[in-house]
Amino acid sequence: MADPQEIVSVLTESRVFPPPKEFSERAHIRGMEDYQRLWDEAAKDPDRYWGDRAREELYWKEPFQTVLDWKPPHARWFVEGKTNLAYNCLDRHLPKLKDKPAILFEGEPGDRRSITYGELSGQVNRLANGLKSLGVKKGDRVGIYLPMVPEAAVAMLACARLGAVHSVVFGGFSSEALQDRMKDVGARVLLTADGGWRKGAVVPLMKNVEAALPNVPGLEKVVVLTRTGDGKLPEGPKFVAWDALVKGQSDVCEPEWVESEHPLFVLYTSGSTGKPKGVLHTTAGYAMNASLTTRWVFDLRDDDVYWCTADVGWVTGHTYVVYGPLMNGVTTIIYEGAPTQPGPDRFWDIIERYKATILYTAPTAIRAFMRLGDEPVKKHDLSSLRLLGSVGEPINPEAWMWYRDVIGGGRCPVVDTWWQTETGCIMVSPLPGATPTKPGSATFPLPGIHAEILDRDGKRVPKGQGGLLFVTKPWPSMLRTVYGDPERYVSTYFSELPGMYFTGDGARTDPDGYVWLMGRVDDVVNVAGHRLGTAEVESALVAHPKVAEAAVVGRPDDLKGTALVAFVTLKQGNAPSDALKKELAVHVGKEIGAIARPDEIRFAEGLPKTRSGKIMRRLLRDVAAGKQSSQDTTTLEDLNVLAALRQNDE
Ligand code: 6R9
Repeated sequence: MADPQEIVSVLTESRVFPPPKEFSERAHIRGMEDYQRLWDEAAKDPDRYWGDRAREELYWKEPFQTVLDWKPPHARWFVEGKTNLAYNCLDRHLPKLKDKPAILFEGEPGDRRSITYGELSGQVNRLANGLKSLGVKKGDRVGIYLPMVPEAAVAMLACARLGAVHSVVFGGFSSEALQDRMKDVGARVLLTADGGWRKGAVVPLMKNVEAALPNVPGLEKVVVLTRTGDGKLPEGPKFVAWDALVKGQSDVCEPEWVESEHPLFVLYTSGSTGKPKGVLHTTAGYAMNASLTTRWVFDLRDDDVYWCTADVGWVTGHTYVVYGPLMNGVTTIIYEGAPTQPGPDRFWDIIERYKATILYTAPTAIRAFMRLGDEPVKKHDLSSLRLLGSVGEPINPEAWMWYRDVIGGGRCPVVDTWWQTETGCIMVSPLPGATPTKPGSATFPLPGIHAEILDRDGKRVPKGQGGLLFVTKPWPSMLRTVYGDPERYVSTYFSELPGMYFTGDGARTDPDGYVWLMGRVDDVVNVAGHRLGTAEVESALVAHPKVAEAAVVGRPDDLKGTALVAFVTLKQGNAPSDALKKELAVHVGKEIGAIARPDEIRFAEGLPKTRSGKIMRRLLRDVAAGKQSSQDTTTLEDLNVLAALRQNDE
């Protein structure tokens, strides 16, 4: 554990770690002068900068003439071009990399597979041909609900090959969550598995699919991979075994050459209102930036063994498990299960055995490992590691230092990467051969990314002060719309300041201009690195027959970053009890998924509201955190409510 003396608040953090000389000398971007030059180039002539990058990163079947067509807030990038992302990840590498491992897979029970680029290409093409035989064609939506197995990547790439739009649903989401997403996206086919392994138990994916099916009439076929069971399919004409579908298919499948702006995927993410938003990304801009940021931020070399621990159900899994590394032709590790299964050193064991050179994970995981002490780490030789990355939430300086010293042996640069589902790719991050890092700061925007901290009037805040994080100019991997709800795209992201993308995050710069992320300013919370809308959890709670009203807020938590606290009022005739608390937690798990279960449920007589009837969330946040509220309570409808909530503090 960190020495308490070392626990330094981010506001006073003054340690600076310049990139190690040996690292810089071999890096793609070798110093702040290089960074500054690229930044200036991009700012001076963005069309030229992004146009050059797009020509370098992608194979183009047909070239583009227009780099950017920007009619705020709608962007079209590399307009006339045609390409195919699966071709870029596979075919173009084959002459050189056919026998190089693309994926090193390890299942939770310990089964292992190494899949070369050549083999991966064959698997993708056979599945693409199989999907074609089910009638899947360009523009159709295909759901993916799989454990972290290589077939998840195969499924995504097969869709990309056909120009079908994939929508991956995290395997930890419930049947209800799956159903809502499949309905919203209008999926024709769903690729799933009987189950997956997690913490020694089976995640019952197929059972969840069966429960969802009657409510998703548009879903014509369900393709089932055998992972945990005996390969028996549920009854009915909708079900097709994965093995049977790909058996006998040709391993040649002509890629569908799609326009740059052809939709690539829809990924649902939480927002500040109840329903998750389907974030739509298109092909070329996303692909170009996935390739570029993976190489620059992780300073990729041909012999890297790269491991991003994210699940493909999240955007990090899309960009930095599948597309970014494969576009760059490196070897990527996929691990199916829980970080501490069967023991506290599973991650370190994997790194030692595969000689991983790059590790990209979340602060929550780092903090959890920190709690387990240094012993499980010290049992393993982690000298293959040369770079560490962090993503998903702010990383506190203690965790950053532990990551650097204990995991990285003090020699690996740490890149704290800020970005979002909506941004598609990393936006603010150190470049490891260039940027002197400070523990807890994501440092500077990447070249071409105009991430700026502004006040509500759009004025830049002075250094050292806090404000809202905007991206003031379009970038190639930006989301294009909210699927099926174009108005929500404008109102959520472009109405705070017209024409400028609002991130929902607060941030400040320090006197050296470093960016420090301060967390969400809306009703989105980051629980253990998973993004949740408090409104989603509230609507799950009020869907329970005994609940009258619910308000959910985040409370700072040492391990998870933020913990969920739910204030609940009950319908007449129901009494608070521990059993009911449990019942409600299980209910939320069923409605959304285990990650959304409140850490604490507090029953209240009433919820504090303004005279206009709005729940006073800021006040509840203070109550949840055990703080005396500094907030003005003159608009409180009933001050007794607040007093009662405080008294309930156990
Ligand atoms: C990639 C991803 C996005 C939200 C984002 C912010 C938080 C992500 C961060 C970070 C501080 C970092 N976030 N990375 N906060 N430092 N390095 O996580 O996407 O699931 O959409 O979450 O996560 O609050 O707005 P997503």
